[in-house]
Amino acid sequence: MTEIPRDHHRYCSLLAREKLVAAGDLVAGAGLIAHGRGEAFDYLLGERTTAPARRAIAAAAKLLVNAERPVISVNGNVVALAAESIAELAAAIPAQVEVNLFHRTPERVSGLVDLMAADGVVALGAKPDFQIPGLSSERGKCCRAGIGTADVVLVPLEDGDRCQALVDMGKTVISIDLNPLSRTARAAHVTIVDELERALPLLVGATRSSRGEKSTGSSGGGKGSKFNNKTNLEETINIIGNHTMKASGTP
Ligand code: PTJ
Repeated sequence: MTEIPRDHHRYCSLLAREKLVAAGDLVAGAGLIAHGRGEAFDYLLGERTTAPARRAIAAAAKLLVNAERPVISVNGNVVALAAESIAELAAAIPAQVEVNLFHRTPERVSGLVDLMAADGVVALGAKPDFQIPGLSSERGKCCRAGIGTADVVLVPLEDGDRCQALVDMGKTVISIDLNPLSRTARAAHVTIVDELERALPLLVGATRSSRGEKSTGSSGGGKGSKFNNKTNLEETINIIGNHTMKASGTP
């Protein structure tokens, strides 16, 4: 991994790129492109966690701790960037972790399961025995004990088709996606529009706080909740507009 000087003003951003590259084939080629898209939206958001993102994090935490069978779905980008935070979140909820890939190969799944094991997580995914309805064979493979029978699924950096397919299965879906216009962002019940590595520690903290409130019932983004994903995304898009105007010097 190329050493990035700590005082570089884009240290975090450059380090993230290095982590993705260092993961080699465990990150899909398309994953590097997806990361670049995320970086562009992060720029437009001002590279900070916005107020709507914080509300989404609070709603997501409540849903996760009140779930009966919560599952965190991880892909190549997520493991390469944030395996340790995923392990902390899985312990805090507690939740199962499943490696579930868009560009699935047995080698990538087992390599990513091994990386999660290095952080103490026994991740599902290596022996898929369930098919998500409506998705072509490889993309729809998952584990019955994980995503197959989950009631709440956290899908960071997810493809739009798969997010919609999980919603269509009746699951409550939480996404983390820097693009507030993506199909994933719009299909999920709760979308955290924030950078993965920034959002996860906040979600871990919110999850720990929400555990004490578990018995008071869910007020996340599911049925009957006060959280409104559409309104939250609209507010985020306005933040991008305002930030861009300000940066361009437009009065
Ligand atoms: O490892 P695989 O085979 O499962 O493939 C993973 C990718 C990411 C390639 C796959 O899921 C994919 O194609 O995803 P999309 O459809 O490109 O969607 C990824 C979304 O994540 C995009 O909307 C990006 O803006 C967003 N994104 C990228 N990097 C980050 C991010 N959001 C938050 N934090 C990031 N670091």
